Amino acid sequence: MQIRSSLFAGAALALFGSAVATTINVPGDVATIQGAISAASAGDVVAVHPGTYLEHQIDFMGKAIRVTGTDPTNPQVVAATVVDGQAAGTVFYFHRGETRQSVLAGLTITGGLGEGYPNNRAGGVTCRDNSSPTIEHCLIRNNAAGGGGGIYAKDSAPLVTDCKIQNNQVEFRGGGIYCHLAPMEIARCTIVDNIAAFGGGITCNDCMPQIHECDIRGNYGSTGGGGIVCAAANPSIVNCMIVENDGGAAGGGFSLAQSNPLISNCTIANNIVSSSGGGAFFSESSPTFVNCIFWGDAGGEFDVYSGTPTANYCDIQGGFSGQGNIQNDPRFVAPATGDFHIQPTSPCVDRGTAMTAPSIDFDGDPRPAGSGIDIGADELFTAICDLQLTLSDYPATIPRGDRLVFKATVANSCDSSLDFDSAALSVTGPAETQQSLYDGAPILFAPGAQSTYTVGLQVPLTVPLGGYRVAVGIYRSGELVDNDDFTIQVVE
Ligand SMILES: [Ca+2]
Ligand SMILES: [Ca+2]
Repeated sequence: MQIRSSLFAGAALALFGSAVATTINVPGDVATIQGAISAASAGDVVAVHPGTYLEHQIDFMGKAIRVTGTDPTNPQVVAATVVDGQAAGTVFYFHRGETRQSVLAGLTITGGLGEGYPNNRAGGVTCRDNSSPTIEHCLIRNNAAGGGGGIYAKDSAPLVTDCKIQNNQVEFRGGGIYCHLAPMEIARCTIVDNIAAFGGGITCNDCMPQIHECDIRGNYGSTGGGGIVCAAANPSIVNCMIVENDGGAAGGGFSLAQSNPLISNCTIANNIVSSSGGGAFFSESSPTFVNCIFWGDAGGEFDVYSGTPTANYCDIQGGFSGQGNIQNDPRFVAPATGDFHIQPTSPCVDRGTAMTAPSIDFDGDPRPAGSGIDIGADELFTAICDLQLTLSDYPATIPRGDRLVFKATVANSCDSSLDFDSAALSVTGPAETQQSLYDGAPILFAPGAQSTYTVGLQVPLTVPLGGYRVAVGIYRSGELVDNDDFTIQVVE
């Protein structure tokens, strides 16, 4: 089947508006990140190219700008784009009332050294005085401070998403993150191998942060709280894996003092302590656990010094009274090698309550899957098998007026016959267009079958130059089955 299309026809009529933010390249346009921020205006982008930048106390100056590596979702590029504080101070310092419109993305932040009490700066990123930026896709590692090795937030509500916070060390609280009077949000972060006296992973002090879909693992709190410490704090903690932390004297997973948080759909497993409460230690605390697994923690799961913890629909080793609780081996996939997802035979499958359950799980899978909510951070989810579309053999650049040709392969790697009945192409970039490639009788693929189609497109001489994304989707009764895309530069 040869599919032809007059791509880009009418594209000149579909031009985007012309309000374009300025991009300031570091070091191409300005040598330093701070220099580029000083030159930027609201809406601008400071694009930090791979390299090592020896800077500290970098100040956004209250600007709603984006300071970003060149490819934040590519871990290799993030690891190669390094801002090193060289132990001269905190690396990024937000203190001028920044909002979530001030974005720090895709950088490695390392070598910071924060001041201790009373000035309190993080090693990596400090947010103080009502400064609440967005920090995303950053690798924050090998920083040190008095409290808050990776991030310290006080009187501020930053959003921290998709970051890895690793190997930071503090003398006192919050090896990875210390939030103090800070209603911050921490989502989809990996917080691993950080060290503190209290709260190896995270310390929450006097605040109600939201912590969800985080992997809190291998942290060490020498005098308590390997994973998370709450001190007069009631965070919402949902869909987190809190595993393999070392709580020193007490509280491998959690150590709670004067705190009554709601903790839902978390897996607390294989944490260790030298005395008791490998799962959690409670002092004047009455938290509520719902849909949580406490399993394999040293020294017993709960150590209740004072307070009345509640647990419902939980799987707790050794048992704990409460509605819907069980005490059966949760059948993790491979706990010895750190995989605390549940197997299909797990007794936790479909045994939770919908009452506090979120609509996704630790992995971002839909929750519930199957007939009910699963206990723990993981919802057992098997993706439905369907046809796969893959685009290939496309060039990186194409001159205007040339014909773009590429291949589209549809494959059935499932055990049943599957079909699609339409295919469509879209182009986005300086100009945009949509085009039907096929719309007709269902094309059937037996198990193991695949077909490769050639797609040919004429690029008009009048199309604007620049980077375009070309996407193809295949559909069944109007529902997307699969899609794929590539980027291409249109040149003279
Ligand atoms: Ca389920
Ligand atoms: Ca899952």
